[in-house]
Amino acid sequence: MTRTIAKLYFAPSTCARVTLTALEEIGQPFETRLVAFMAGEHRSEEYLAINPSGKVPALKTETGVLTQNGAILLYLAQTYPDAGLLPLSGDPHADASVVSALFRLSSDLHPLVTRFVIPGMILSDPAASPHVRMKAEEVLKLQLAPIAAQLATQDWMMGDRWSILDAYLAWIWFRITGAGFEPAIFPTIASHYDRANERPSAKAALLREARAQEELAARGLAFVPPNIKK
Ligand SMILES: N[C@@H](CCC(=O)N[C@@H](CS)C(=O)NCC(=O)O)C(=O)O
Repeated sequence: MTRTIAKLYFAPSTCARVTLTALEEIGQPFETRLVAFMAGEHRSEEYLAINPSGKVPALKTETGVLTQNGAILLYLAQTYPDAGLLPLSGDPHADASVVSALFRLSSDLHPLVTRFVIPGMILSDPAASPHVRMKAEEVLKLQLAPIAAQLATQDWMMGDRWSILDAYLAWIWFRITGAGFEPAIFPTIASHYDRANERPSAKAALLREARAQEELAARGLAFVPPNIKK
């Protein structure tokens, strides 16, 4: 049997895409386990034993389970340095700056994505959704503006070399523009998105997601996004 480096618990279109892309970038065999949200698998006893937060991604490694995209990506970057997932140098301040850029995506921007795309997860009253979305859009614009300015002078988030931060930003862009955020507001991020998706690891991750979507559809569990009006 082929030895795999890890097992990723994921669901298509979610932020687990970033970890999936990282694993593809490493280029060694890994396993995936689809977590079917529509069947409530993320709330099952079995899955909560893996990630008590009931969220994807979770990565089962030979030294134990890791959760939180930021932590998983840091682990993969340090364990497989040749993959160049993050520009870590060993200098504490420089490395903390890289982690800071990572947390900006996972801790500042991702919660805004949730508020913009699925406002009902924040306040269940449907009348509140437009307000939650409007506020999220306002802060998304504020937080994306400096990233857009950076991408006017460099191809990738960390400079002239791709890093996994680019896959993270691409996922954020995919989610918000898919839910009505106007791409023309930030043309440099829109073109960064196209560049990021050209990466073979991104294409391979999307292919795995497409297969997962087929599996969900065959089980009658395909996710139909709500038609959110502004
Ligand atoms: N802080 C976590 C957030 C993970 C997260 O929110 N995952 C979403 C998918 S993008 C999820 O599993 N949501 C299911 C739920 O909250 O019920 C991380 O960065 O890994």
